[in-house]
Amino acid sequence: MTKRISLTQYLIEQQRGEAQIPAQLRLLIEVVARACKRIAINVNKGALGDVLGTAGSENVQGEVQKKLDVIANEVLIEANEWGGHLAGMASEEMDDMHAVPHRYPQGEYLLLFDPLDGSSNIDVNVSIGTIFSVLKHQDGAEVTNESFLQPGTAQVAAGYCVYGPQTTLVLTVGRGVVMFTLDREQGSWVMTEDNVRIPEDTKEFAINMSNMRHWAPPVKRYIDECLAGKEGPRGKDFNMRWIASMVADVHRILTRGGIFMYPWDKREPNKPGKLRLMYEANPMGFLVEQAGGAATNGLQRIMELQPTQLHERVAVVLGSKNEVERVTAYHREAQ
Ligand code: P6P
Repeated sequence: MTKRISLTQYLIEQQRGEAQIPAQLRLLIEVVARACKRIAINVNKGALGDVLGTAGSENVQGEVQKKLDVIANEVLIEANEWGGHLAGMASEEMDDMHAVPHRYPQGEYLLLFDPLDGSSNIDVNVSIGTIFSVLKHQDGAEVTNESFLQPGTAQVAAGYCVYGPQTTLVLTVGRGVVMFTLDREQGSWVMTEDNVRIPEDTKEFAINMSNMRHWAPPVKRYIDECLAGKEGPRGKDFNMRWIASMVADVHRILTRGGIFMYPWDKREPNKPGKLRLMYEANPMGFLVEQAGGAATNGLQRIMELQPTQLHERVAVVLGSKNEVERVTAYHREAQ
């Protein structure tokens, strides 16, 4: 039974323990967690608040912004500007990075986030979430977009908050993965999982099957084998899930195993994939690896990719280690 400690107690223990997380990083995580509580309040208003529908604008990806995308982004910016823990922030919803205003002290960290992932699910009341990634900033250097272009292995913390039947914060500071559930009566985050582990094998895959005709052969081969079930080469039946909200699909995988795939496809051959490296694939890759899983782009470990642009996309294959290794092997055989 997991000991029901608060997020604050966990972070204080991480300051004292082997992780020795610095005070500024502890403050950063507490500020992000508090911002996620405010986002949850807005998300949970639904049709009762003026939070549904579109904001009448587009983001850097050319995607129509939902009102909650903009609200969540503003909550994270306002919460993190003044604390002295950050040098700058980057968001899916902003073309360029946002430097901490000169009126506030500059900190040691860079925060990247997808403020509300899964926006297409907002109006239909399906789980959505906030994803965040933390990098170190080079002391004293000017903060530019280039400051953020560090590989996923440079992350010092990562996490997400899933706004679903429960509001759950999932976090790693590089010493495993822990989960906190929001106790709405106290308004505090209470630890509910202290050692998240992904089973190395699974019978559940997550992919948008409507794109099947556009996939590369290794992906088609892998999914065809899953669909062949007991009578096929895998010798077992598989189940499929696709929530179209990465946070919800990854949360299921961290909870019971599985493989999640958003591969390259020929609809937009010049794009390596749909998902974004810096604030979706890298933080989720960090969490999955810390929980004993794996995360590749089909060929390489996602966290070892050297970013060249703040909003660059990447193909994603992540989850149960043995399944990810199988898909990656199929890609290597096809080279
Ligand atoms: P599709 C949400 O828009 C997102 O970025 C991820 O959260 C999700 O996994 C994926 O896109 C869903 O994409 O093409 O199935 O709608």
